[in-house]
Amino acid sequence: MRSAHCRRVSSALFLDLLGHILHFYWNYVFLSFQYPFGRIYLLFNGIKHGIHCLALPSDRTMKRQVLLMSVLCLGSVFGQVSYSVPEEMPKGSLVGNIAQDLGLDLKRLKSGKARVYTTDRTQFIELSRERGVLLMKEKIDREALCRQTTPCSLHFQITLESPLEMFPVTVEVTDINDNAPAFQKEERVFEISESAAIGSKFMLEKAIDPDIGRNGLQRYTLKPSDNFNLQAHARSDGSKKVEMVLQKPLDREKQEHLSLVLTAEDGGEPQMTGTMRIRVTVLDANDNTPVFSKTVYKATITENSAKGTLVTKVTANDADSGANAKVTYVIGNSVETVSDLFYINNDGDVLLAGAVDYEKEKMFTLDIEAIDQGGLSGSSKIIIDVIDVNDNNPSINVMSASGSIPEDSALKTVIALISVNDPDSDNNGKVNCVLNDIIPFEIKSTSNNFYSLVT
Ligand SMILES: [Ca+2]
Ligand SMILES: [Ca+2]
Ligand SMILES: [Ca+2]
Ligand SMILES: [Ca+2]
Repeated sequence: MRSAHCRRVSSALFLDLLGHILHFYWNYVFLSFQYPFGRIYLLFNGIKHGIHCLALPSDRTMKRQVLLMSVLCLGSVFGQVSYSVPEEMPKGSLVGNIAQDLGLDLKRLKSGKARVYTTDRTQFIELSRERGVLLMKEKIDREALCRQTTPCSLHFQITLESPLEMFPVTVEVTDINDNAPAFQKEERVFEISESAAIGSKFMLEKAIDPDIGRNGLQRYTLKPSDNFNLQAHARSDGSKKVEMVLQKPLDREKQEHLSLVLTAEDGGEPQMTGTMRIRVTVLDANDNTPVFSKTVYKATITENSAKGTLVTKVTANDADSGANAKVTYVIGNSVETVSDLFYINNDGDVLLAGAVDYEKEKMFTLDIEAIDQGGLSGSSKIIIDVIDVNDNNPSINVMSASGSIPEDSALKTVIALISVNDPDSDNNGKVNCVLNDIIPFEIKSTSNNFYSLVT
């Protein structure tokens, strides 16, 4: 007798546990009861929070109630009523004409004290017994209720008393496009070298749109698309990884700052978008050589000028920035006489460093170079003409002369040949030879710088 009792308790516990499991995972309701002619099990789906705690009642009345309830519940499975309402419907909006859909008249609703039975913490739907309709009791935010779960449904029962009746009702809450895709930050700043390779990738932030389906995030765009395009990769969680890929080289010298707009779009009607600003600062690379303002500079220097005299000034520009554009100048001539005579400072001033003598050198050609801190160089040259100064006396050189001449010498007899020389140029080097008036001789120019003394 005792052992039989134990079996009965353990099977009851087992069934109760099974009922819980079925209900918890699959929303099934499992009913069983012991009747004099045997045990009856009832299992059906459709009631989220129905009767699932099973007991094996000893009381005869309760047994009957369970049987009745079970049969009714089973019966109502086939007449389950479903409604569909969009989220965010205002309080008091009509959900459905439940009396009509269940085939009940209003008197029955009143006499049976019809009510909505739910175990949910918030009751979103209420029953108007007077009108026989279901109404919105609270506004529903689908995103708060179900997040990404679909379909998003409310399950409850309409219960009536005397006799006891239960009707499962499902209300599916459909999504509306009430959320725009949003980025967490308004702006993202990148610093990218202008030497970055084509295909370099830069991870962007993803946007979030809590809506589902077409109302959720659909795609991204990036504008302008001159230098970058977008690549999206699906992630394991269903979201998309977004990357900005360099497709055309950056050039700091052309554009140092880029401003782009990343837009996330959903597919709702009307469409909603969210934007994020992408700022790119292009970092310099040393990709420009210094360039002189002229390919050839012309200058003059007066001979005998003091050391330190400014001969000319040159400039070379480098389109880069910072150290990549900082230029120093050098004289590149390997001939010492030139590199010793002139020097160039960091400002591009070419200064005299030694003595310039027109009579020795009338012109100099300087090869100059401008070098940036990255080692790139550009070149040019300076042609310096030396200006003469009258710093030489003419010199007289008697080439040949007769020591004496006969007194009756014929006219035009050459007595002496004289060469006259002045190393200066132009007028400074022009020599005019004259004799004292009182001598009976004449000086005649024979050819350039040569004179003859005649009777
Ligand atoms: Ca929504
Ligand atoms: Ca949306
Ligand atoms: Ca440079
Ligand atoms: Ca550069």
